[in-house]
Amino acid sequence: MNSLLIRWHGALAGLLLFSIPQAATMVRAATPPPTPCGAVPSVRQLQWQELEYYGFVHFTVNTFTDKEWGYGDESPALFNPSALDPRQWARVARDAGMRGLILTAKHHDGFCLWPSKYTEHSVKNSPWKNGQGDVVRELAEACREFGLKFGVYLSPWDRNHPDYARPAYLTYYRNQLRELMTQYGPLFEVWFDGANGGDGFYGGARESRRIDNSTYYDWPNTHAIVREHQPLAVMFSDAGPDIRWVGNEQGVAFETIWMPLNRHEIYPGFPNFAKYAPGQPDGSDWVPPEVDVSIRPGWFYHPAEDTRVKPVQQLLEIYYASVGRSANLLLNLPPDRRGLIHETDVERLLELRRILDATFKTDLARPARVTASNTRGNDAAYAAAHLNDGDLDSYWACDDTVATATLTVDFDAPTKVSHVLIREHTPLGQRVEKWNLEAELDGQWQTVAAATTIGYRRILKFEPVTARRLRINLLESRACPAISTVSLF
Ligand code: FUL
Repeated sequence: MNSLLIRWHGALAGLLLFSIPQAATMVRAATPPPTPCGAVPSVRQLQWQELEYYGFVHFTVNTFTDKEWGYGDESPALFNPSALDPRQWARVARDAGMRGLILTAKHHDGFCLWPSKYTEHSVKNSPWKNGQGDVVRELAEACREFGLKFGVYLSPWDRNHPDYARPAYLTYYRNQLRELMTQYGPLFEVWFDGANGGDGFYGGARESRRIDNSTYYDWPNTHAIVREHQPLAVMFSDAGPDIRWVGNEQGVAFETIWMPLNRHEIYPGFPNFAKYAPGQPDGSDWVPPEVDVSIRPGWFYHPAEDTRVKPVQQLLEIYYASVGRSANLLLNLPPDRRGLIHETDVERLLELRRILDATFKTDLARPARVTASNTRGNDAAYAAAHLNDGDLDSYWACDDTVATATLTVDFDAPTKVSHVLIREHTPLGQRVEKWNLEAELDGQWQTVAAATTIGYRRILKFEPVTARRLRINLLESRACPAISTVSLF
């Protein structure tokens, strides 16, 4: 923990460190905790994992030209929202239950939503607020006001800049990154896109320029800028370093998904990324997945898509296939030409929230009795009671020699259940490979749900059953299981 981190996030970082579960357990337990299995998360990743669901805001000249990728020759005069209100975006996100927003400060067309001192291609030459505006600042402030975290997307590919593909552009890119890292307060995430399409305006050259994705951006030294100024921000790209792309833009993570990844083997825009997207059980580093998907077909607003906003049922499926599979969900909400999130999108988001709240409001396992077939060293520090104590940092674990175990939930009366949520204690790595849930129905144990990996969080939805007892069977594990939560809804 360095002094910069303390300067930016002193109190929060202190709390996080204090709550690192391993450390706390080691003090109170006579039995040593299980040895971590493979790669384990950093403090910034542990903090990020808990966010679960946050929003993406794609907004730039494309909003006004009806394009998805601007060529880079768009006049800044095009950027002229009639009623831009980032407070509305933040209010909608908060009401939707999102924990933060990430803004395209610069997309591939190169237009900057903040008045960067390194280019004229920005809001400062637009009619919006007579060139005096700064969308990044307005959203950063709105996020603070509405209790949201804030993050930025800075496209590495820049189809406007004359030096793109030459060494000079890298200096420009890093100067811009420094502006964003130092002028807008604490950031929770920095998004590095992998797209590098070739042709563009490039200061009037109007040609195709190729770069070598593996070397051109010199990522380690670019990442160092983020680490220096925003030590608690996670960085996203295909290859991390902190969180990875899930490999599609449909909103679906994998049934079997591993948090670890051999990140040193790949880079943003890696051609054979599909092989890496599900993660690797023996991967060298903990690099959990983020699912990015838009509420509309496109990432930017297009009037023709007003009738194609995803129905709430589809959003719900996306939630189960992302948050329910140990990924975080980054759902895009593109502001329209007024500079507002469209009414239809708002309605869908709030409807989704209502359904999620109704489903997950009451954890039925909280008041129940939970017992385990084995408890590590018969030590209360690892008792099954930690599974339903509402504390994410405490956990149940079994002896090193045990790779299969049963966790039984006893209710006082028959209870109707249709969802299970289970979390591994990820500071000890990802361990479980196969498990199921059974309910005791008419005196017989019957399987109601089954899955492979768990990771940080796994949610399974099943046909409702009414039972007095349910049990989770941990069937295969890479090392003795260590589980922090069992919830039933
Ligand atoms: C992609 C970009 O090319 C899209 O325009 C969008 O920003 C999406 C989130 O990432 O790679």
